[in-house]
Amino acid sequence: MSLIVALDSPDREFGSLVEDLCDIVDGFKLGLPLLMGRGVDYAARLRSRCNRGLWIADLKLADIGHVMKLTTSLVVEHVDAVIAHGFVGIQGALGELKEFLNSLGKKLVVVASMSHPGAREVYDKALPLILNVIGELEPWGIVAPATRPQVITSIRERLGDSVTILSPGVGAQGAEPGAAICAGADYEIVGRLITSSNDPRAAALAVKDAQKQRLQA
Ligand code: U5P
Repeated sequence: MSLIVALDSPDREFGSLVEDLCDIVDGFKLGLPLLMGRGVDYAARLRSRCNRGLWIADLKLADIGHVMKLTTSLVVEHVDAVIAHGFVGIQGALGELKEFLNSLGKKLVVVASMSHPGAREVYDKALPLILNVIGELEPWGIVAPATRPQVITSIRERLGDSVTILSPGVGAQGAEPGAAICAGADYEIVGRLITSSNDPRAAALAVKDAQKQRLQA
């Protein structure tokens, strides 16, 4: 099992989808459009429909530590992990956020690189510096792109097995299910391929099947 479903749409009722997928996925990632559009209480309501797996708030934080902690505190009781950008650095930023999350027993996930084409313009060039930050900070998890599996492999080689790698970009952004797992990721994050399907449960099962087949190939 290595599938996390991204819930992003602010104008969609996800309750029954969460319930339908609860026993076959590893968790849910709540995007900013959903959290801002529906309010953080909606995260609690969704979670009450599936109180298992990993629940992640994808806040993509990139600010001073003080403000990242304030933002995080608004939603953290409803989730297990929070995502922040890596380029803000440790001192006065990610170091403070990690300490805050640790004190609450929650996980920090840091973006190492992104899945869209423009990530080549800046993110890939900054990757060695961001990996220095991640290597020193030792967050629980990182985000790396399923759309560029070679980036995942090089990150895994550099950071070893202790970090959890979560990979978005499967389906709507072009990566095949299973490609990121084969490259070294622990979880694939899948949004529209599943949430826009007429039968989200069948779509999620198909992703899991494709992951398994690819790993066995
Ligand atoms: N996400 C990416 N790429 C990244 C980091 C995060 O797509 O580099 C997130 C998006 O914010 C979205 C999900 O929530 O992963 C991908 O959704 P989809 O393209 O599978 O619909």
